[in-house]
Amino acid sequence: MDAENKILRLILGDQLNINHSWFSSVGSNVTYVLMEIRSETDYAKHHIQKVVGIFAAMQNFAKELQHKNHEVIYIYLNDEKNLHRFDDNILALIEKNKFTQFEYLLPDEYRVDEHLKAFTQKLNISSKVYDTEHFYSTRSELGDLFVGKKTYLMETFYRHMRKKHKVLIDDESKPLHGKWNFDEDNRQKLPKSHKPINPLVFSNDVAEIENEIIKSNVNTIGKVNSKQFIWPINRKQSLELLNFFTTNCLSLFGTFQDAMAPNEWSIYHSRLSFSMNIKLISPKEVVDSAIEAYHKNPDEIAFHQLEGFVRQIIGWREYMRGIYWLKMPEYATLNYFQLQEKLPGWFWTGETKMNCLKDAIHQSLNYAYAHHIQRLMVTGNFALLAGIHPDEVDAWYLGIYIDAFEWVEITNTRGMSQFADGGIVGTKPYVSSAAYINKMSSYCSGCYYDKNKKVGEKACPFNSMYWSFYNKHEAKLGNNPRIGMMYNVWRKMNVDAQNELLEQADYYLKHINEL
Ligand code: FAD
Ligand code: DLZ
Ligand code: SF4
Repeated sequence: MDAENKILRLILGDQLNINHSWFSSVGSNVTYVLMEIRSETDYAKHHIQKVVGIFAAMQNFAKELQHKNHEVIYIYLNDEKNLHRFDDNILALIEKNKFTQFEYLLPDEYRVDEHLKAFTQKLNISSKVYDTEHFYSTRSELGDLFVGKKTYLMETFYRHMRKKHKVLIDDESKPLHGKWNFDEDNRQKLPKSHKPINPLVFSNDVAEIENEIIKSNVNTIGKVNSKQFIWPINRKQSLELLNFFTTNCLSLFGTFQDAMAPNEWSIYHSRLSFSMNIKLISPKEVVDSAIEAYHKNPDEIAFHQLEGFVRQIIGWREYMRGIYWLKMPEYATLNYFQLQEKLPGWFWTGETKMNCLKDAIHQSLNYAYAHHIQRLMVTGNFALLAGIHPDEVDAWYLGIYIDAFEWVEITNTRGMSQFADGGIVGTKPYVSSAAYINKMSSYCSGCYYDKNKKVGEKACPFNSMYWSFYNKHEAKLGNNPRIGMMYNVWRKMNVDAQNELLEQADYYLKHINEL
């Protein structure tokens, strides 16, 4: 490399991949920069645990790089010279240190991608962008696979990924055990005899970071125990959590992946999304570890548990990213049902009489985490039935979860959960009455509302709102073959019963803040 060349390399808060080829050798002319900035703390109202967790992981990552003799500049939130934007801080560093080249890694978020593209176009020194070396697929791979197609089936993409990366397939590219998808063996409710497992949590002291965030008046939601911060904030802890999952949870992951239980916040889920999304560990490491655990212990870990888990990572996670890069920025404006309502205030406090929502929201405020089926079939289900504007729903999900980054949040929220994309991600809206929530949890038995009542005092709001939703959107959904059966039931109902349901739903929607 040219001795005169002085390179500045930017590392974003979700790009903490120590195995990246950037770090395989120490360049005397290379300086890395990480920055805690207001453009990132303020583009959403984040959970305090998310901001604390990202800053703690960034600080640890900077120390690790320094320990490996890399040159690092770390800009803290309250540094006097912090200009709180990527471009302004970089320009100031270039000016001060006379860098001759600027380099960065492909951002995962469209907003930051556009920002850095525009910035480097105007920059009067050369610049270069590198892959993050994290994902299995490239940004455009899904788009290329489905070119000319009208639909983007996850299952098609998943099979492509299995074959391409030789995951759980035989020498002839056929799926092991004869099938691609073993979902029918999964999705059971927890039995009465179920004994909750104690999830592995960490005890990180992040009080100083919390103080700095408070000092600078960053507006956050939720709570944190900053003397005992539970989330992994470095690679070592992330690997420990992975090991905990493969040892204690994988053997029942698939079976209970859709189960919900009051006071049990993660059941057999891995809680690895935060570590993966900020790239402390890679999806390949996670998938390989799960496969290794299965091979070591085939008597305990059945194949369908493993396949169910692998599908979430090389299927859903990569698929969502592919959809994001194919459809942004238009995706963020989609509102298929033209919904306009606001989220009720209790989404921010958990103070509702609906037990399922109370539990899912309290848990989200306490842990910055809810597992998939709580996000989809409790909070997401309610928001769609209540006709909430997808912008409102997105803002809530982007803020509240520690793993929330737009590429995976918006495709799940606006797409899978709210059907605001009109069916790009999902083939039908995920809505349900109390029957589904009761089938997958024990929430209903402790609820103020009656799961069996559709109308009248204490009738579960999900029941009437469910039918009202289908009625309202019949023009858009009536011909969908996947929900034809529900419309048959609705159309066969007598008019008085239909009207009672619609009136009940109307009443609840008008009094949504009191539910
Ligand atoms: P596990 O159940 O242990 O699953 C293992 C891994 O599979 C996860 O860590 C995740 O990386 C991946 N995965 C599973 N389901 C999905 C999915 N639908 N899309 C993408 N990856 C998946 N996930 C995020 O990472 N960030 C988000 O902001 C996010 N927002 C969501 C919003 C809604 C409305 C819904 C319905 C889902 C959302 N998800 C999001 C997907 C999923 O709920 C989380 O990935 C999962 O709950 C994280 O917990 P876990 O690590 O214990 O997952
Ligand atoms: C989410 C987040 C927050 C809260 N703060 C920072 C920060 O101060 N500095 C930083 O580099 N990254 C932060 N992030 C993560 C970024 O928002 C993320 O890197 C972009 O959205 C790209 O995915
Ligand atoms: Fe939720 Fe209705 Fe069951 Fe109450 S009765 S827990 S509101 S589904």
